[in-house]
Amino acid sequence: MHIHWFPGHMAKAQRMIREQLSLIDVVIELLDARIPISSANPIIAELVGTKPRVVALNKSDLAESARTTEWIQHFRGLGFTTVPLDAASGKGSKELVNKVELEASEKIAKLTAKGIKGRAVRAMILGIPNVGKSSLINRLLGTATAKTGDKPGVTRGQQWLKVGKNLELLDTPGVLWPRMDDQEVAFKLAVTGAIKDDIYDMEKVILKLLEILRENYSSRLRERYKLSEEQLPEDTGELLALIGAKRGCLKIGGVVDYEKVRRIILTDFRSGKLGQFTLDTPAQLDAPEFDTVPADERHF
Ligand SMILES: Nc1nc2c(ncn2[C@@H]2O[C@H](COP(=O)(O)OP(=O)(O)O)[C@@H](O)[C@H]2O)c(=O)[nH]1
Ligand SMILES: [Mg+2]
Repeated sequence: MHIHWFPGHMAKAQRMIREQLSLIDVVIELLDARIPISSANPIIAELVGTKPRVVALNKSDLAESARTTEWIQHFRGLGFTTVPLDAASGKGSKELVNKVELEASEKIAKLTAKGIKGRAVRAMILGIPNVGKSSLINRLLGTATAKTGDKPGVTRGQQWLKVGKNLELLDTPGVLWPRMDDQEVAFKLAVTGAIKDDIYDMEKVILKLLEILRENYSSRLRERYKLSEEQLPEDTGELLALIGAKRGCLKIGGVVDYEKVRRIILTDFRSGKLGQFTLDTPAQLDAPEFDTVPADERHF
């Protein structure tokens, strides 16, 4: 599901999330492991406040594993419990549950000391569209013993899912809006599929992607599109045409079907057929452009 974010939507999402947060012990923040900066909500730190937060780097199967390790170290250095995750296959979800329970152990101990025994840890998932929130819930649901039924304070229609013995998860995730103020971020959101395909200029996105591929991943590009012999053209438009011709994406008269070849490249990129990619790196955070985010809105 994709949402066009208008100020009204953001205000409503924020209000709902704040309301739900009052019920929970631990936040599970889902980030896209390929773009941990660009997939972060700009006011997450303010929204979550002092509530314990576990960062899950999802789609780690599509990200460069060495980079994911770097990111995990980075977040851990900032004091966040951080785990790699592949919500589609479920890899890492057990560790995530363990970490969430651990994060709440202090609070549970306090409750126990007050005589409230056996209270489950309450958690909710937050993340931008398409980051894998529903996939994670479905994965955890596979191990859920039962829906725990309506409980006071939960928005109508919402339920707690009991995951294992000690965890209750809100069945509706908090949908956060992405950062939208930066062209570089917008490109990364578009190319990874976080923004709906019809609201950005696909032609520009593909040309930029081809530039990155040619500069930094030329052997993968050659291998995937059987370009071993050819010189890779400097001009990305020409490169696109070359791939189209190689792929046989031609219209009547032998003209390259650009629409089709763009779609192929985008699908290959998103599905991992061009290999694993991480487009955000911790080193980027030192770059001056990130000073445009006010310090109190940063969570890195
Ligand atoms: N490869 C891969 N795909 C994933 C992963 N998690 C989710 N997806 C895919 O990403 C897309 C969006 O996932 P979804 O759970 O609907 O995202 P939501 O909008 O945050 O609820 C779907 O096509 C999922 O199959 C993952 O860890 N790895
Ligand atoms: Mg969803």
